[in-house]
Formats: sequence, structure tokens, C-alpha cells
Amino acid sequence: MSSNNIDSALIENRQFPPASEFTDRARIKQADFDRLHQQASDDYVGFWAEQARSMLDWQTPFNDVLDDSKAPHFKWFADGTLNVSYNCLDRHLASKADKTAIIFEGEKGDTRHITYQQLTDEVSQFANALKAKGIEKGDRVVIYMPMIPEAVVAMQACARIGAIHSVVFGGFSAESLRDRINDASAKMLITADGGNRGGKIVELKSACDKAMAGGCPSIEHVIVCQRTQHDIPMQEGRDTWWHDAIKGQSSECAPVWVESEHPLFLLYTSGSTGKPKGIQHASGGYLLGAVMTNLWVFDLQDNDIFWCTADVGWITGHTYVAYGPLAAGGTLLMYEGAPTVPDAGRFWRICETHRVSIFYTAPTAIRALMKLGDDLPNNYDLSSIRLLGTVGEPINPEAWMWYHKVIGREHCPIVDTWWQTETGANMIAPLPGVIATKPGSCTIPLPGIAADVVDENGNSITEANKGGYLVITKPFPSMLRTIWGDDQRYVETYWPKFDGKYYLAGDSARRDADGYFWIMGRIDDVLNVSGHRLGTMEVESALVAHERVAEAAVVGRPDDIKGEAIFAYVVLRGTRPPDGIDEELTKELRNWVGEQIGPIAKPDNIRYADNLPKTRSGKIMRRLLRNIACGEDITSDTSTLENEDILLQLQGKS
Ligand code: 7RM
Repeated sequence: MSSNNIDSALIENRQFPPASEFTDRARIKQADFDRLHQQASDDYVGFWAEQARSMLDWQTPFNDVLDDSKAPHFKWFADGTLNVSYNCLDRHLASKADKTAIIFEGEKGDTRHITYQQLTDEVSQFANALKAKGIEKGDRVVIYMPMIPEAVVAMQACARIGAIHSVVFGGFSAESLRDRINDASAKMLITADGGNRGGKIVELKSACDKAMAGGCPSIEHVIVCQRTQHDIPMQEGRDTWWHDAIKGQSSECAPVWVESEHPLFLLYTSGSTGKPKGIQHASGGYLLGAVMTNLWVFDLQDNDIFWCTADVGWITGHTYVAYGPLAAGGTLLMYEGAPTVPDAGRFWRICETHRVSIFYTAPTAIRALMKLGDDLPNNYDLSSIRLLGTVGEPINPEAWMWYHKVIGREHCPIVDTWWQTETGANMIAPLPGVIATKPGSCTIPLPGIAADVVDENGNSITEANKGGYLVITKPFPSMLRTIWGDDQRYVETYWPKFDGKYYLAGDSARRDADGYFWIMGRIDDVLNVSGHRLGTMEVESALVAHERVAEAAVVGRPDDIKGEAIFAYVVLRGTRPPDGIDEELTKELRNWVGEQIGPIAKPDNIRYADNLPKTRSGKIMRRLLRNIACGEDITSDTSTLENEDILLQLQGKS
């Protein structure tokens, strides 16, 4: 095997088949699963046509299923028309008008239950308000809001009239907001006076004012939802309160039927460096991915309460809060605040109070809660939970086991869902009633998803546990259509290798002997030690498997002899050793990793910290750790960092 492959040495053998109590009532059973896989492999295009016809309501049925004549600019269901908001709301009214669509809990404990009928009325009324402010099909609307139902109302209202929304996460700065507004040439900005988070007010409106003071020439109107009710300045002629904007507007608004390929939204991702990319999603294909995975992967059923903890500022909050659960006619829970207010039991208290049955969160949250011990979750009645999910980063087997035991009480399947902003919906994930799970693996691709692991030349790697590039070899409906305003960057970023035939995800992965996928980390983060290419994931998992370690990140730093040496940053369970150094423990951890993986993977340096540098969506920023490990100044952008203060400590300066 060529040295270009990424080596793997950490093999996890535990397996967890779904319990029959789960399987018996699951939507997708073994026979369904076999049939779906068979259909997708016999007639790929026919498979997707059938899903799109059965899961979505079309105004004009489509005949063209897939148009690949301008690859990689693919079109799905292009001659069909539909409306996304109609599919999420109106179509349920005949049978579910009084069913709760959204359960909301504010950080201060205020709650709201909103039925499908009420949500439809609110969306329609707000859509009329948007029209009254001159918003039309195709116009861009930026939404910069707290996690309150009005954020979903605003998104759905845009979809209802064919306006293209771009949600900007409320934790982003005024500068980031301005860049995104200007890149999209947005006509309108929807915000709130503020949001409640961590016991404080997030000053959303003042960030908007600052963004616009810096120049947002395309913005004509700002709508401001009243949430915190503290004093904020309103600019005459430009700013309107939400409650004033809807005053006198009808709660009926005919949905605007749009072509399936009509852009539903843009969502900016910062990527590894440089200018944020406006990931552009299409209406029909995106919604199909959203509804299908809510039904199949989350097994969403009529009496479920589905809580996805992601903010609507991320793709996860689009697909598993604002669109998917509603398109599937489910009940979703939305929580405004921080997980630690008033204490770190908040998530579990919410699950207990609202009888949450499906809980979906990120490994970073799981590790943070794990670090605090089992007593907190053990104090709550979590018996309503029947399914758990994870997304955002590879989950270390240790954290997986904790989630399984302490939260899932050993009876809930865990769906580890691999996907990206760009893919719009889950891609590699278990169907929970069918697939046995393994801690740390996202298992196998969903029916209709053609994922592969290939070498440098694009050849499929068939040897078990040899790492390579994770690619998608066939177009799929929920994929991004382009980068807003930059087709060329789209082609160069996602189709740069393999003659432009495969979608390049940017992750490294391996498949085990059962064909299960294991994500090894981002390709840019791969370590190269003495000619062995190692994914970051395995070394980190080995570290976290030690009883004293809660979280770890490893990066390479140049080494004269080995090419690269491994530098590990470790967060311990309990307190950090003075100055971030503990030679005794370092020796122990080095040996531990050596035993788990092999001497090659022993970290050369270990530095202990209280936390790791993370993006605002909880992903570890190894790029910054690399700078620090190399003793370089941090010159790159740190504005997407959640916890900037930690940098000094990581640098050994505090
Ligand atoms: C949904 C989301 C995408 C990147 C992706 C991976 C990593 C996401 C998993 C995962 C291992 C998972 N969108 N990633 N899910 N790695 N296992 N289950 O996170 O655009 O923000 O990030 O996240 O590297 O490429 S995203």
C-alpha cells in the first residue's frame, strides 16, 4: 500500500444491535431497509424520484428527475414546482391542526406550545409583513436572531414567498454579519432586541446597528422582534418592530410555488480560511433530504418530542429544527439558552419536563457534560428518551459509551450522523431499527447515498481499515448547488480531484471489515509521522479513553527526524495541573497511547488546558493549535472562535 494512505491502528470491536423494543416499532425495519438499498442500487434515479413523490407535495409534478448535463451543477426535479412552507405546514392542517409543532423554553424558564394551525397563521402573517416591505421571490433576507420560535417563523415566511434567507448565527460579530449581508446583497435584516444566553442579554440589535454603520447599502428595512424588552435605539424609516410589522396583516398568505431548483437559502460557512462561502441550497432536493432523514434516521413518529440542540444559525438547526421535523409533521423542542443555566443539569431537566423522546446534540456538548460526572443526569427522569443522536465531529468511543450508559440508560440506539453544511442532510448514519452501532463509527451510508473511500488516484480502497479520502460518487438531491455568486469556487473546492467526478468532502475516513465508515478527521489535519499518515481522531480517542482525560486535540509540528511530531492538548476531568504541566501524567499518557495504538502515535508533547479552542458550533480549531505547537504567532482569523481567552493558556502564557 502506498504511503499516501492514511494509517489506522485503533480498532474498536464493541457492537450494539438495536433492542427489539426499538426495532418492533421503528419506521424502517430490516425488510424495508433491504428493499430501499436494492432499489437505490438497481435504479438510482428512480429511487430518488419515488422518494420525492411520496414524501413531498408538489404543485406541478416533475418529470425530469436528475439533470446532469452541466455537471457538477446538478439539477433535481427541475420541472416540478412546490412550496417548502406549504410542505412544512399547510399539508398537515387537515389531520394535525391542533397538534403541537413547537415546544419552546426560554432560558428564564418561560414556555410556549405552538400548534400547527398557530404556526401556519404566524408564518402567513409574517410573510404578508415581508411582502408589505417589498420582499419578493428571489430577494435575500438575513436573519440574525436568538433561538426563539420567531426565528423559525421568519425562515418559513421567507420560504412561503420564495425569498432566500441567510441565517447568521447570533454569536457572530457585527463584522461577520456585515460581510454576509453584503456578499448576499440582502434587502432585509430580521433581528431581535436581544436574546437570553448564559444569564446575559446577547445584544443582537446593537450588533446590527454596528454592522450597518460599517456599510450595508443593500439593506432597506430591518424588522426587530421584541424578546428581551431592554432599551434599544430604533432608526426611523429603517427599523420596524415585528409586532408593528404584522399589525393588520392577514393570517392567510397563499404560498408562492417555486421551481424545485429555486434557492431556498444560503448558509455561510467559514471554511478553513478566507472569505466565508455562501452555501446555496435548492428547495425540492433539500427538503427531500430533510424530511427523509428525519423519518428514517431519527425515526420521527407522531408522538415523539424531538429535541435537536443546534442553533438555527447552523445547518443542523435548519434541517433538524426549522424544516425537517415540520415537514415530517413532528413536534420539535426549541431551547433559547445555554446548557449551564442555572446549572449544568439544564438539558436533562428540559428532557424530563417536556418528555423529550429523541435527543440530538454534538460531541463537544457530550464531552463537556461527561466531564461534570454522572450525578447530574442521574438526578433526572430520562425515561422518555428512546433515541440519541450525535453530529459535528467524530465522537470518541469513550464519550459514546458515556452517552449510551448515562443518558441512554443502555437501551437507546445512538445515531452518529456524518454530514456537512454542503450535503444538507445526514449522509452516513445508521437506521436505528436495523443497523448495529459501534462506538465512534457513523456506520454505513443511507440508502441512495453513494459514499466511498478512495486513494490519491480516486480508486476505491477495499482493504479494511486503510484510510483515504471520503467522497460521494453520485449526485444526491440535498447537496449544495453552488457557492453564492461564485460557481468557480464551488467547482474548485468540491470537485478538485478525480477528474471532477467525485464530490470531495474534505474528510479522511476508513472502512472496517464490516464496511462501517470511521471518520478520521479533516484531510488538512492529517499527521505525518515518520512516513505514516495518521488521522487526528485515533490519537485523540486513545487519549480520551484514559480515565483522567475528558477531551483531547492533537496536531503535528515539524520535526527534523520524524517529519512531524505529535503535540497533544489535553483537558483533564477535574482540575488542570499548575502551568499546564504534569510530567508524571505525561509519561503515563504517552505510554497509554503507545499501548493503544503503537509507539508511533505517542505524543511528543502534552500540554494541559482548561478547554480547547473551538468554533462557535463546537468544532476544535486544530489550525490554531498547530500555530501554537509550532511556536508561531496566530495570524489567522480568530473571530469565529467561541472562547478566545483560552489561547493564552494554550500558549503557556497563563
Ligand atoms: C453537520 C455539520 C461538517 C464537518 C464534516 C466532518 C465533521 C460532522 C460528523 C463529523 C465525524 C460525524 N456540518 N462531522 N458530523 N465527523 N462524525 N458524525 O457539522 O458543515 O458544520 O461540518 O463536520 O469533518 O466534514 S458542518
